[in-house]
Amino acid sequence: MKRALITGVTGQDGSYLAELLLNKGYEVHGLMRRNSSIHTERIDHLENYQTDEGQSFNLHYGDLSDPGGLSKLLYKIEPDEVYNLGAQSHVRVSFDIPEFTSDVNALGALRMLESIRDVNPRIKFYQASSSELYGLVQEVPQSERTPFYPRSPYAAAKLYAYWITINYREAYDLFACNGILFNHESPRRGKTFVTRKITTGLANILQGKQDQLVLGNLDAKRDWGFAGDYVEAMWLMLQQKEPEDYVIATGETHTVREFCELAFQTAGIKLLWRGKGLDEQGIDAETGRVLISVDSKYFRPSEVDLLLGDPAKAMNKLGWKPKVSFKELVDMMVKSDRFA
Ligand code: NDP
Ligand code: GDR
Repeated sequence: MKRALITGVTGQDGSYLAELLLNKGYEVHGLMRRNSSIHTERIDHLENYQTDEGQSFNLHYGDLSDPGGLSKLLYKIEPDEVYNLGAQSHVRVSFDIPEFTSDVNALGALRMLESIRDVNPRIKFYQASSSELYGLVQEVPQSERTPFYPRSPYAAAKLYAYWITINYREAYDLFACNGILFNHESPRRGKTFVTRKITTGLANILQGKQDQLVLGNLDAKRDWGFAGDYVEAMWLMLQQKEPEDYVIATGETHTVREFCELAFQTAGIKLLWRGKGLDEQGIDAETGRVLISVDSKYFRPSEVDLLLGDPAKAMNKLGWKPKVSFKELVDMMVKSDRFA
């Protein structure tokens, strides 16, 4: 039986990956930060996971800022694979807490790699790299060969983690891979990321709990996929003969405005737009009611305007492809929030 350690197990991807690995017969261990309130809702359903073969789901307290703790965990668990998903993952917030973001997102990866080198260099390592690395558009679509130009403390920290992963692969022969994942969403997406903010906001508006949705840059374009599809690619990368880096994306891009239109349409509301920039509003075509407005506080000091990934390498080498379409994703998230 294989054993895996997942950092960031309480997050969106951690919860889907834990499920996937348990279904594949792994013994799964998750690293969880201590928190003053309970934040395990995404993995509570796995708590009592236990099979006759002794397979189980186990949680351990730890933090990517605590190197001693990481080494101790590796000694104790003896994992075959480590998936490093833990991060301060909010791009906008990284401008407010750049040093903390860098410590966790950049040095956290280094600490885990050093622990692997010390404890057992045969442990395979997955690093959650991001399409945010591309930042200021250099080329479209973006592939493994596209130059990086990070546009936030989050992305700059992830750039370090990307390169230190490659360096440990080359210097110490570790089986270490970067998954350069484009945005992926789900009903388990954090509520402050734009897709989930839209689908929870819509549900609240329909239930009379919120007047309108206040957003930032409606023109930003993202290549949005389904998180459940993307964790499969993480696993596939660690099952290959050679460690390599892969772009995981759908190959389609949409504006935030389009996401809003489709989400509201799913609930039977046709949106019309009026005004421009900070004065733009999304209006209910039937009633004239203002449902969406714009506030500068949700803009970033420097924005990533356009992300569109080319997943050809992952398709050819891993045999991976996205199963959930953009429309199905929006549908899934709207339904989940409306009927929660
Ligand atoms: P989430 O924000 O949902 O989850 C982040 C996880 O990291 C949480 O479990 C969080 O714990 C944990 N974490 C934060 N700080 C620390 C720390 N100091 N030590 C240990 N764990 C910590 O993110 P996602 O699941 O969406 O993303 C997973 C990873 O993939 C992240 O690294 C993200 O940057 C990256 N990524 C995500 C993409 C996406 O579109 N979702 C695309 C590309 C990359 P807690 O619950 O305590 O906050
Ligand atoms: P992103 O995701 O920054 O791409 O990072 P997010 O959903 O936060 O923003 C996407 C785009 O929407 C615009 N936007 C808003 N964003 C938020 N959060 N809130 C708003 O009100 C709003 N209005 C417009 C943003 O400006 C942006 O252009 C996500 C994270 O999961 C990262 O960890 C990951 O690395 C990347 O995706 C790939």
